[in-house]
Amino acid sequence: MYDVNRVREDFPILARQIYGRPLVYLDNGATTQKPRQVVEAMVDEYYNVNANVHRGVHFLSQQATDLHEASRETVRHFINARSTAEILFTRGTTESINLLAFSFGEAMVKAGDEVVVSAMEHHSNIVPWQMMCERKGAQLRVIPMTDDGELQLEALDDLLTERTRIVCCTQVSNVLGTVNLVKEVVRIAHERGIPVLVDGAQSVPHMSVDVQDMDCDFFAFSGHKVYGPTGVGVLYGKEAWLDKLPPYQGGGEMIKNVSFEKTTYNELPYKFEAGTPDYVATHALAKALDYVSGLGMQAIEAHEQELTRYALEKLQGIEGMRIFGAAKQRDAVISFQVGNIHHLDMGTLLDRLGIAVRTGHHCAEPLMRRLGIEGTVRTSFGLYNTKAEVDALVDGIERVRRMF
Ligand code: 7TS
Repeated sequence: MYDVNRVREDFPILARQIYGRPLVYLDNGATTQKPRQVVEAMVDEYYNVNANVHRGVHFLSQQATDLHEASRETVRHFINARSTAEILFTRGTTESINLLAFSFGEAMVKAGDEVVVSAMEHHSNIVPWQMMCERKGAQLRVIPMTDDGELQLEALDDLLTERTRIVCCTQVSNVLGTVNLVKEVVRIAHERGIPVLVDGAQSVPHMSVDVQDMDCDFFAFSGHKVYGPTGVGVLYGKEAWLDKLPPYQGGGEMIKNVSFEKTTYNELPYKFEAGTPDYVATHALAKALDYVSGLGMQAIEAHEQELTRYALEKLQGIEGMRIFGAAKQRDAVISFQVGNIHHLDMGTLLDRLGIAVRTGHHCAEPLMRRLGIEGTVRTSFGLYNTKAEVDALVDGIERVRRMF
């Protein structure tokens, strides 16, 4: 049985008081809290192992390198990639997508070409593609969405042309919680030989991910959203694709030989990893993945699904409640507005009760425009949240509503 109270003991921050009240942390979509196992691994590495990786013959450097490369294997196993050559360490989802947009754009995109994104992307899966399109004279096209917040995949086939170079789609919406049928997106795109990037920032913390089963060509996620440290993330790419793409940044580590006349590049994955990596963070990310694997992704998913069902039911009972998104498959994210209470007022007043939620456009302005709103209040659950915390949220909203 999943013992949430036992799990909470691993997260010291959850014992904090905010304005004299117990912290109710419901902003996991933005970032998750860290278990002792992750923080202690970082402290231990800095205290006892620290040395730059890949370059040293000395003991500590080799030990740090071993930890760093073992972490790559942990990530490979976690998302079921074929090979560690396909696992690139980055600073996070945003850098992963910028890397891909730049390299892919350089190698594959010409004037008049098209890039397809969905209507519910985070800015980090829009803007890098837009920047690349501007550089290359290409066009951005958009997969439309129903009022319930589901992608209209029947429109995708018509959207794809012989000029389409790549399709970019989030697996889970950070605003609506919609779980997109990314396998279907991949199937439709592959029928025309078009590769697909899946943004896994909001899926990896909540469900088991298998990139081979999904058959996506690229997959990006952030460490800090899956109970790991900030400043580290992953770009997965099929080896056949990564082999075809040029490096993103130049510097140490990514080269084979350098002369002033010509530089040759290192093999995968190092070709895409210029400079000293955050090897302490990669090791700690592996500890975070071990941590969630230890609890079991299916157990986490079941716990969070139960919590989401409970919260949806409770929230719907509040007068004036408007919940955005009603997808058949949804994840542990709920965006809402109550009457005409501004989302910022709601967020600020909930904060005074110790309840941390996010407010605003959630870095998805085109989606806000599609919904005809400026922003929402958003609660997003993690593996340590409880029904009592949902009750505290509902009570808090009721108090704010009565004040207005
Ligand atoms: N993609 C999605 C779907 C996201 O939700 C986010 C961050 C990112 C990409 C970017 O991740 P980063 O780690 O590189 O910043 N989403 C949020 C959020 O919903 N609230 O704060 C950050």
